[in-house]
Formats: sequence, C-alpha cells, structure tokens
Amino acid sequence: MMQGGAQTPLQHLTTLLGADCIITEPSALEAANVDQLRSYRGRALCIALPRSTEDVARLLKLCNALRVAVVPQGGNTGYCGAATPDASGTQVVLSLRRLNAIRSIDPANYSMVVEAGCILADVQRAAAAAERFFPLSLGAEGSCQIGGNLSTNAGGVNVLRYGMMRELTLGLEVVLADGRVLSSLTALRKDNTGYDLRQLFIGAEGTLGVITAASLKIFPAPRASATAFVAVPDPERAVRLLAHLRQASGDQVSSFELIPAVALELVTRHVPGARAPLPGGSPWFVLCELTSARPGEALTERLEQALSASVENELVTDAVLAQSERDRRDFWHLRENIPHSQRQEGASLKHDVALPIDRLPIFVSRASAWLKAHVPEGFLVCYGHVGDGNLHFNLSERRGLSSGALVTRRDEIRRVIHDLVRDEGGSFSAEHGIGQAKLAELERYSSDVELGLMRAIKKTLDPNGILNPGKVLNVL
Ligand code: FAD
Ligand code: 2HG
Ligand code: ZN
Repeated sequence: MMQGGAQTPLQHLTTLLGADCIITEPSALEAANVDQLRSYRGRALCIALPRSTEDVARLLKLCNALRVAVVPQGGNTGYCGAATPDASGTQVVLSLRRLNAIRSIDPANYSMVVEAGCILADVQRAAAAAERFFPLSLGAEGSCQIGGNLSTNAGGVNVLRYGMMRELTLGLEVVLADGRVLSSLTALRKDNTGYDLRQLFIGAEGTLGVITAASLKIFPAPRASATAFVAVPDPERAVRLLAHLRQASGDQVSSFELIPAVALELVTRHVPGARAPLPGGSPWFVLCELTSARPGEALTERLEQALSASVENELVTDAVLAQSERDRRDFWHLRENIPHSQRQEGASLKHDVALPIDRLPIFVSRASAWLKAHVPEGFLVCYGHVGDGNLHFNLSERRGLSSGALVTRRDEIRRVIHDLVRDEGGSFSAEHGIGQAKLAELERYSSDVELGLMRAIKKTLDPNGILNPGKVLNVL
C-alpha cells in the first residue's frame, strides 16, 4: 500500500483482473522488455494477460482513468520497436495471448472470426482444416499473432495475389482507449455505412485501440502449384519476367521473390544443409510460384513454357522447376532463411521500401551505385517481395572491420536511401511499420496535411495518450 492508503497502479490492476492476470516475474518481463532485433530495451511495470474482451475493456478504462500507458504486444516479432515499452517502468505491456480462440469459420461465406492472440500459423491451419486458405504467410508465422499482423498491416509472400492484411480483413472488434468496445465483426463484402472505421486500426501499431478479434477473408484452398528457381541477369529483367508470367499464366502467380546471389551465399554458409538450386554465376535469382484451386491443373507445363520463352527473350538465363514437394520446400527454405542468415553474418541495416514496380530497377541501380561509392563498411543484401514492389534493401557489415563501423553511419545512410526512394515515387515503410524506429522518417516524408490529420485522429481516439505512446507519431 502507498502512504495514506492510496493504491499503486499495479495494485489497482491486480484487484481488477486478479493476480493470475498480472505478471511481474523478472524473466517474463525481460522477454517483453526487448524487441526481437535487440535494438530497443525498455522496462515494463507488468504484463497484463486478460482472458476476454471484457477484461481488456475494464483494463483500458482503468488505465485511462489512471493515465497509465498501455503497450500492446503480440508475438514481439516486429522490426521497429513498436511493441517495446519505454524505460520508465510505468507502462503496462498488454498481451492477448489468452484470447486465442478461432471463434467461427464459415466455409460457405469464405470467412472466419479469430481472436487477436491467435498465432498466424494456427489461423492458417484452421482454414486448411475447413478446406480453405488463409493467405498471409511470412517467416515469423509460427510466433506472430493476428493482432500484431493487423496492427502492422503485415504483407509477406502472397501479397501479389491476395493483398496485405488490410485487404484480408472484413471486420474488427476493437477496445478503445476509454474502454468502449467497437464491435464490427461483420462478414459482409459490401458495406457502405459511413466511414470505414476498421481501416483506422489496421496498421496503427496499437496507438488507436486494442484489437481483440477480427473477421477475415479465406479463399479456395490451392490444389495445384508450380514453383521455380530462376536465374535472371538483373532486377529490370526480373520485373519484365513478372509481367510476362502474369499474362502467360492467366494471372496465377502468387509469389515472386527477388534473391541476390549474395543472399544465397549467406544462406548456404549459415544454414546447415542449405544448397543453391542452380550453378553459380548469376547475380540475381527469382523464386516464383503459380497456384490454382483446380486440382490437376497443368501449372508446371505452363510455367515451363513461359520460362522457356523467357530464355529466348533473354529475360532468364537458367531455371529449375521443383519436381516434388520436397524441392518446393527447399526453395522456400532458402528464401525464408535470408533474414536469419543476415543476422548470423553480423550487424546490418534494414530498409523496408516500396517502389512503383517500373521504378524499382532504376532505384536499385541508383542506390547501389551510391553505396558502392560511399559505404565501404557494408555490402548490399537486397531481396524481397518484388511482385508487389517491396524490397528489403538491407546492408551487412563487412567482416574484419572494427565492430559497429556500419551501424554508426545508420542515419546518414538511411537518409540517402529513403530520399532516393522518395525521388522514385516510393515509400520508406512498406510492410514493417513505423514503431519507434521511423518516427523521424514519417515526419520527413509526410505532408503537413497528412501529419495534421494523423495527429487529429490520435487525439480524438486517445485524448490522454495512453495507447502505445512514442510510437508512429510524435503528438505535439
Ligand atoms: P508485435 O511485434 O508484438 O507488435 C507489432 C505492433 O502491433 C506493435 O505496435 C504492437 O503494439 C501492435 N499490436 C500487437 N497486437 C496488437 C493488438 N491486439 N491490438 C493492437 N495493437 C497490437 N512482416 C511482414 O509484413 N512481412 C514479412 O514477410 C515478414 N517477415 C518476417 C520474418 C521474420 C523472420 C521476422 C522475425 C519478422 C517478419 N516480419 C514480417 C515482421 C513481423 O513478423 C510482422 O510485423 C508481424 O505482423 C508482427 O506481429 P507480432 O504479433 O509479432 O506483433
Ligand atoms: C522478409 O521478407 C521479412 O523476409 C524480413 O520481411 C525482412 O529482415 C528483413 O529485412
Ligand atoms: Zn518481407
């Protein structure tokens, strides 16, 4: 008890939810206090583990009254420090991992309602068990949560065909800062009843409300696929190959990932058993996949034909098609292990950028030329979801340098790269969000009108600034 009998915020929270919903155990707090890249470290007051939407509503109402900040945290796999508390020791980390029910699945309407604490892979499995497909797919799918996917508007490897999390969402249940519940778990495809409020919360990184459940689109399950690992001379030919494959396949391309030789080299060096599917020599590769819901569709033949024509047109220099599910998995294993291998290699800088696809090659060539001339401390590992114009334009520190040589130049390098992105009509934040890593970038690259509207929305929905303060937006 505090002097005079007043309760501390921790005591208030424990009284409200019960001791089994408030964690203060140091090892649990340690995991929540640090982001997965270990770039940010904070100190949480506690972790709150509510059991229901009503618990979340009561918690936020109390925190709003006490002016206690709340930091929602999903699987803590994000890249921008968006789920990390500050160092004050006063912020509550709110985990929805107990809200992990698949509430309903409606195969006839191609929709499902899931709670925000569901792990993404569990949602994919639930859809598959109903002979449907939930297409969001990314390297962290075994630990990230739907609430985090929604709040970062996650992308991944199937965006080209199915869209980002925003496009996959039909409705949301959200608890507002004052504890009111906005419940709109509709399964409607058409609904023009005023402003589309759900879109405000998608990609808001927990700064406007806490998402407790979502109504999601599901799709016919893929029943045929064809996957190829393709050598291309440069990104320009990769972009032209994509255009050709979309037309030649009747728009059945679901993934189209660009992989540079240097990334393949990192993976084969750092991941035991990984091996390159094609002989060396090519500077760039593409991993592409066609899928169809129609069983027995001749996708392999279609892909083979399209790739042969592309060899003749000099878009492609070599290609290998997966002959089995094992081959297919091995190809994807290489792609999915790039982030891990880059991490094993040492310090790195990440730039998650999006370009209009026709400007992507010129951006790569301008930015690479600048790096070559000005950044001897690092080498480029530029890969990504080229099918939707998203590049991970990352750098790794060269070996043998004094540790930190690259990272100390982070801001300067980032400025040049992001300015080049802007010059080519692109975005400095494609799929990983803003968090606390890119606040200054948002201010630099947004107009006064955009920033003014964002701040007005924040003030309206969270007038006391309790929801994930210091993330996305500096509120003046
Ligand atoms: P967290 O990191 O815990 O939180 C992210 C943000 O969401 C924070 O602002 C947090 O406050 C907020 N939040 C979490 N839950 C809620 C909620 N219920 N209500 C309101 N706000 C909430 N991302 C991609 O887009 N595409 C990729 O291909 C991709 N690949 C990755 C590969 C690897 C190996 C790793 C480690 C990460 C990858 N990511 C990728 C990044 C990350 O996995 C995604 O951003 C993911 O969507 C984050 O989910 P999470 O549950 O871990 O969220
Ligand atoms: C991916 O596409 C992820 O693999 C991670 O978005 C990107 O580590 C990165 O920079
Ligand atoms: Zn990515």
